[in-house]
Amino acid sequence: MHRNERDGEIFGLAPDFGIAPLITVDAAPFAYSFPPGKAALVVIDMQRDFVEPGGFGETLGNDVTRLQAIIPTVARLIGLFREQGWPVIHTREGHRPDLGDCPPAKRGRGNPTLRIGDDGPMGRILIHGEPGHGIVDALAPVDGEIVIDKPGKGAFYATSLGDDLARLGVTHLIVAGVTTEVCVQTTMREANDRGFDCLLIEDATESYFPEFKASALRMMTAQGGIVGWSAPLAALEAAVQR
Ligand code: TIU
Repeated sequence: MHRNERDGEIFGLAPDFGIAPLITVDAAPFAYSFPPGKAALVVIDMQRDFVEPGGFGETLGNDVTRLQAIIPTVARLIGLFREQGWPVIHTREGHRPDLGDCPPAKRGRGNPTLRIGDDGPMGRILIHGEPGHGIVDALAPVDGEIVIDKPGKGAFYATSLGDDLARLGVTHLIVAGVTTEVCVQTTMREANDRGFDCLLIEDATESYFPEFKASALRMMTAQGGIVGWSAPLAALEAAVQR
């Protein structure tokens, strides 16, 4: 299923099943190529609970303003996929109101001011349907886009994402969202083990800890891209418009 420039294939299938040239992005640790009809964007957890005050991220003791700064870049990236007619998939971390899908170990972890399921200023923390659980308005999904509700850090665990990507014929994932070293990295590792080639957009992901973002990018792209590739959005835009 998984062939690209490196093993000799230079063309991919376009959405209309015609032949389209691979798109090649200037990326780390080396060029990232994808067949335009087989790539999907996965935007991880751009929810109020992580990027606005009073949500899950802040209850863990974090300064959430760092994460808000990437919203315009993520919006540009989503816009690029919508213009091209390529799939956009959004994820949301959260739990059922009865917490039946929240392991006690997750709820009990650390010493947060409010635990998962507690009442906060944006409703119950990290619970489906509460205001805090929603994706920020600027990045709201539109009709036809898949929204994956995930109880874990990785987007494949206990979700339909793997089946959805198989149905769409997707082999390559462009990844964005928060936080780089937690849900983004976990999802990229899950995707890597499932055979997807992943490109993380560096300025469309963020961490509460700048040093963790830098380390996560380095550890994923080291060793010849052991987990995947990374590039700034401008490099992807240049490649798509070339
Ligand atoms: N705490 C933290 O950095 N992240 C999370 O709990 N979830 C996500 O990364 N989405």
